[in-house]
Amino acid sequence: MSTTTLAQSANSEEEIIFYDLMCAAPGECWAPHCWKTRMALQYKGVRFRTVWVSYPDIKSLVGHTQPGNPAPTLPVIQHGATWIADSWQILQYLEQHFPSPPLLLPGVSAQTTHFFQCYCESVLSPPVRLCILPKVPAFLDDRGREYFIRTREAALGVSLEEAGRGQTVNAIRVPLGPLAKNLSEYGPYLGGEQISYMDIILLGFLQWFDRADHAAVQTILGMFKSDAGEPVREWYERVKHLAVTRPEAEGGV
Ligand SMILES: N[C@@H](CCC(=O)N[C@@H](CS)C(=O)NCC(=O)O)C(=O)O
Repeated sequence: MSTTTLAQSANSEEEIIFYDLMCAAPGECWAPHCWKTRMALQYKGVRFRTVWVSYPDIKSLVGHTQPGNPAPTLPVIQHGATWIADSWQILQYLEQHFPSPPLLLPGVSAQTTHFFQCYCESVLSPPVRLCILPKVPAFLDDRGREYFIRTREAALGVSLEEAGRGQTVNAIRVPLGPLAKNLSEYGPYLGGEQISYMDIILLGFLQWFDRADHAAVQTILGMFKSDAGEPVREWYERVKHLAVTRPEAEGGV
C-alpha cells in the first residue's frame, strides 16, 4: 500500500484527529488495523478525537493521503497539518512524538516488530479471515454493509457465504503455535516483560474476530493447554484491558 506523511509541522500539544472505521453501533471500534492505532493512542495517553468514517466515504475523506491507491484504507491520523496513513507509519510517528510509554521496546528492534505484524497479517489471520468475513455485514452500518459485500465478493469471485463454507477457526492452530510457545517460554507478553506493540497487533486481530464471532475467539484462546496452563488465554486476560473504546461525544461522517 502506498502511504504518505503530508507536511511536517505539528506540535505535540495539538489534538490528534483519528479517522476510524464506523460500524452500526455508534462509537464502537471493530476493524483490526484501526484497533492498533486506537490502542496505541490510548496506551500513550495521547489526546485525540475520533472521526468515524463509513467504508464508502474513506476515499473522499482521506484518499489524498494515499495517492495512487484506488482503495485507500484506514486508519489515518491528522496532527495539525500532518496527515499520516497506515497503522505502521502512524506507530512510528507516535513513537517519535509521544515516546513515553514506548511501544517499540529497546530490546526488540522495530524490524522484528514489523516482521511480527507481517506474520500476523499474512500467515496468522488469513486462515480465520474466511470464517469471519461472512459475519461482518451483520454489524456494519447500512452504507458500509453494501460496500463491504460488493467489494469483498468482487475480490473473492464468490459470495461471502460460499467463501466461508467449510472453513473453521481450527486452521489458526498451526500459525498460532509459535506464538503460544513464545509466550510460554518468554512471556508474560509477546515482547517479554513489558507490553509492546506486538501485543497490540495480535490483540487487534482477536478483537476483530471477537466482534464477528465471540465463540470462535474462545476456541482460539483454548487451543494450547499444558500442565503450566493456557498461555494464549492467560496472555489475553493480561492485555484485553487495552482494547477499550473511549466514549466520545462526536458522531461520524
Ligand atoms: N496496512 C494497512 C491496512 C489497513 C486496512 O486494510 N484497513 C481496512 C480497515 S481495517 C480498510 O480501511 N479497508 C478499506 C477497504 O477495504 O476499502 C494498515 O495497517 O493501516
